[in-house]
Amino acid sequence: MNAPGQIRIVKGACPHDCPDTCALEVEVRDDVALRVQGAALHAPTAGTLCTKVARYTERTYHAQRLLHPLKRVGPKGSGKFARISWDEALDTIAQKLAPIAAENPEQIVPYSYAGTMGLVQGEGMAQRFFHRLGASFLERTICAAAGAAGYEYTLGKRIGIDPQNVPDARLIIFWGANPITSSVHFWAQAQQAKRNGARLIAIDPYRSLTAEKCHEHIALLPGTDSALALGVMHVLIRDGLVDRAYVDAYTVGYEALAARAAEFDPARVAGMCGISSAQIESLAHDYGTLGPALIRMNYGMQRVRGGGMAARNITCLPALVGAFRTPAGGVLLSTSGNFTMDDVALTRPDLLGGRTPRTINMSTIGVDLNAAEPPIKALIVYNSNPVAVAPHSARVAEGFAREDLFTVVLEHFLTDTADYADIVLPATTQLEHFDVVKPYGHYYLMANQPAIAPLGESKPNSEIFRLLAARMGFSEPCFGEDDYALARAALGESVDFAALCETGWQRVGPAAEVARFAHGVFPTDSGKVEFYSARAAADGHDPLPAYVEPAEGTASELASRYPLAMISPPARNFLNSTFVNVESLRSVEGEPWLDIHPDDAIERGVENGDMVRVFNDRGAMTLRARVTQRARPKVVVALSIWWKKLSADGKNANELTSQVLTDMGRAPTFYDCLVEVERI
Ligand SMILES: Nc1nc2c(c(=O)[nH]1)N[C@H]1C(S)=C(S)[C@@H](COP(=O)(O)OP(=O)(O)OC[C@H]3O[C@@H](n4cnc5c(=O)[nH]c(N)nc54)[C@H](O)[C@@H]3O)O[C@H]1N2
Ligand SMILES: Nc1nc2c(c(=O)[nH]1)N[C@H]1C(S)=C(S)[C@@H](COP(=O)(O)OP(=O)(O)OC[C@H]3O[C@@H](n4cnc5c(=O)[nH]c(N)nc54)[C@H](O)[C@@H]3O)O[C@H]1N2
Ligand SMILES: [Mo]
Repeated sequence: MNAPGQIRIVKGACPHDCPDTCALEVEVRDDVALRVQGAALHAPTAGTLCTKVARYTERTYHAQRLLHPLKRVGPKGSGKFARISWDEALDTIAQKLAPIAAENPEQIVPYSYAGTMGLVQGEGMAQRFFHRLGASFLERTICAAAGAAGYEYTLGKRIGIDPQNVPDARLIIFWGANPITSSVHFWAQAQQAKRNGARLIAIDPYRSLTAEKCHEHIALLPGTDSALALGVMHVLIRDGLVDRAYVDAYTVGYEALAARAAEFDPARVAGMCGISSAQIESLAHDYGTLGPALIRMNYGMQRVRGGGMAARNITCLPALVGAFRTPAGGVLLSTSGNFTMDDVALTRPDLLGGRTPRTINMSTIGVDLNAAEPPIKALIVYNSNPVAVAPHSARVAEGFAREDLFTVVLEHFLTDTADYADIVLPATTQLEHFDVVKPYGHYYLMANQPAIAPLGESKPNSEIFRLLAARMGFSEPCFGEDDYALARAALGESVDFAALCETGWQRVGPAAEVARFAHGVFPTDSGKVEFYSARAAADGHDPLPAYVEPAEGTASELASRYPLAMISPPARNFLNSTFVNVESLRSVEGEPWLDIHPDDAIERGVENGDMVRVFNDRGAMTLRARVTQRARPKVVVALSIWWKKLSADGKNANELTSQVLTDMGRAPTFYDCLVEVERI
């Protein structure tokens, strides 16, 4: 602490689920955080922040911030609570959990995701607690599991190129990626490449903020990317644009791949994707002739039934043209494969004592809360807002409303989910606790120092689980470890912890100038790029790239009743459902919109600004139509993820999305969703 009135700068790290993981500088005076800025010396951050995190203090000091434990005093979902003490809250939870655990601890389920990406406030102490309890495992599939699975069959661990090399690329393909919204620091690098003469192409059903800034936009139908990638392979092979030397040395299965790709001529693929053959030909020619060629794929293309295969097929492309030969060429989905953490030391699975609890998939919580056997009797939610973000929301809410379910929610705010809690526990924000963050969009491990004392009676997640462990009578020494010990356990010996804390970041992996896979050595079973994947075959998939149709495609039978494909990608000023309650950001987004193409609007008598009802067999929601060419014909777009209670009818896009899972990774299919639209 400094002398009164003096300003000091505390080094932080952005905790949010975003590839950029910025280094923060928090200006603090008299234990008040005045503002948060991006660190100039951290290469990926380069002194700037996104619009959201630049308002981090507004969120932290928000008038509705949860500052005390609460117990429910109204019906579930009503959001009526009374203040209680920490002692009462912890005693109540322990008294409720103990008999359920005695009967069968699998009836207790944790529900968490990446509200914070921090290793300490994420799964450290929490999982120790659930392991000791013997609670059900949670399969954390809601975001990236399909794309990860498909990518890993082809290339092994996700070791995407270092974004610092992007300015040297001559072609950048944004494939299901919208970095102006979801990774603005990557976009800054791409802008530099553009100034250096690079060609930019977006593959996206929607003319996103990014797509409109590219030289070319290929607006395919959602869920058809696996076919498009095969079409590109077809043309590359047909026209002799393949780097045979690279393929021969560093890949397996080329002949089989070529035979498969031969089936996907541009005319056929054009029909599947709802685009023209000429677009496929020119995409393939650009890709085969402009180098270094970088595919910046993101998770937008894998939230459909064939999402795993889409990622698998796209990741076959760089090897075909030898793009891995240069540091700026290749592919970036995630850089997470660079970081090896000691999960065992952090989460202590030994506390299970030999038990192997069942696994609940977070993406089907709407089914499981209503139908799992043995039933889910207690749910402990942290770092997530499932009532807003999980698919088929009516089923999720129905599950959360069960009178015989005991729900605890650790939160900053009374979210749609917290409204259903029996007990709400106030958690600290990144300004108020210590953490280390493992990024997935660059090569620097990050550390976050607490800048201010916890507001009100809020406590870090780690401390809450420590207290719960003590109340449950768990006496193992690991429940006494502090946050620094948790971080050290996760990082192991690989990192100079003191230096990391001092600087705020520490680079991992080779120097940026190195072309990682110029000479193969891929982290796959064969050490090569696996066009043919024995592992995929063993898991029951086609061993070769294939086309997996969407579950709800515009050519399916269901389309006769619900002819429009709805996608609901992130709005720029929200971070999933986080920040939706920050007024200055919500006011930029305005209200929940449905973007609809003029042809589809005219067919339905919908005019710009009309209120419309969007519906399918799962539900309905009301929003305001924006008639715009940003949406391609047959696709409507509802930028997300709104808080249900901050929208006109208390619903959001997940009222319509389904719990069908992807082909690989058991992930959700948010962008595989047929609807109809009518004017109100
Ligand atoms: N501002 C902001 N930034 C975020 C987030 C946020 O909510 N707001 N969320 C964060 C998180 S958790 C994630 S996972 C990432 C998500 O960010 P991205 O991985 O970039 O994914 P999305 O924004 O879901 O989708 C990117 C683009 O894919 C398009 N798309 C939808 N369906 C398809 C399809 O079938 N094929 C193709 N080719 N494109 C399709 C969408 O229209 C969208 O423009 O962003 C992170 N960053
Ligand atoms: N329709 C549709 N649905 C989607 C998506 C989509 O594009 N369209 N995207 C999907 C994707 S990619 C993702 S990743 C998921 C995201 O889903 P979630 O991981 O649930 O993300 P958020 O909605 O941001 O909710 C995170 C919550 O954690 C809380 N939180 C943050 N930090 C802390 C902390 O330190 N302690 C505690 N206790 N709480 C904290 C925040 O206040 C916030 O309410 O949503 C998915 N749902
Ligand atoms: Mo995500």
